[in-house]
Amino acid sequence: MSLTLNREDIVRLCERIEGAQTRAYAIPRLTDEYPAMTIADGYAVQAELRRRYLAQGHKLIGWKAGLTSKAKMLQMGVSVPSIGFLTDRMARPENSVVGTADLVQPRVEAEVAFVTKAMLKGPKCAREQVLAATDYVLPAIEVIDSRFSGFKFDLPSVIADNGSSARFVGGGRARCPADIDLRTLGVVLEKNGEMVAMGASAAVLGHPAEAIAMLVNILAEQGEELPAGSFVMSGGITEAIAVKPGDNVIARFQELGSVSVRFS
Ligand code: OOG
Ligand code: MG
Repeated sequence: MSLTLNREDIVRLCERIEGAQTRAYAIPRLTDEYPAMTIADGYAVQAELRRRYLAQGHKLIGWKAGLTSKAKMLQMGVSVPSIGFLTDRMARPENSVVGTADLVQPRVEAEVAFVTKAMLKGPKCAREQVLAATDYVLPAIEVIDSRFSGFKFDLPSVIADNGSSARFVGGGRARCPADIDLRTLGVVLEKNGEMVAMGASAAVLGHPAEAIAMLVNILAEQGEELPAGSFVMSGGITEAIAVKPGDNVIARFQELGSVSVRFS
């Protein structure tokens, strides 16, 4: 797919996204102004955003796959998965308090995260290679935060907004992927002691490692590889649940334990 944006547009849109992300305000979808924007344009803006954050001293620690489950695709009205980058500034310790004052409209989702021990490179990366390169898997809660008003977006816009990436919390019990069946892990998401969503890991492209393979192949299209030691989230298993100050969220996973986060 080809670019329709020129370099000036890419920088302009990147600055708009960076402003919305760092000062926490909502903006209209980018496609309102650039209706011809493609997925490739979205990734060009995302790459510029990554370049700027890294230049400011943020560290790239991994990537995330998004929109990999039917529930998420239906919720967001899109039909193709996406990827985004993760930095050290987004990471929060297990059971920490995440402030909402610097977020626009936070939502939580339960995900299986992978930590790699060998480099992965596309194209044609497949699930088996991902599993062989995986050091361990662990449960995670991703706090997404779309900067688009009312979470109304299309794929080029959300990719430019780095897949709504905002915060994430890993926790629970790290497991070797060979010791568990990654397709059948059940997960329950609780908010303030009540179950608000549930699902099974097969919701993520049939197998979460499939989402990592897809991510590696999308990286290859951008001339990038996934280095050993990367932290990679495979995508929300359930739909995302809105949170507000005072909320207490726990994701309970079969085999992987639970991970929790609070909001202020
Ligand atoms: C896009 C982010 C999607 C996931 O796990 O599906 C995502 C969004 O829904 O705002 O992180
Ligand atoms: Mg996610």
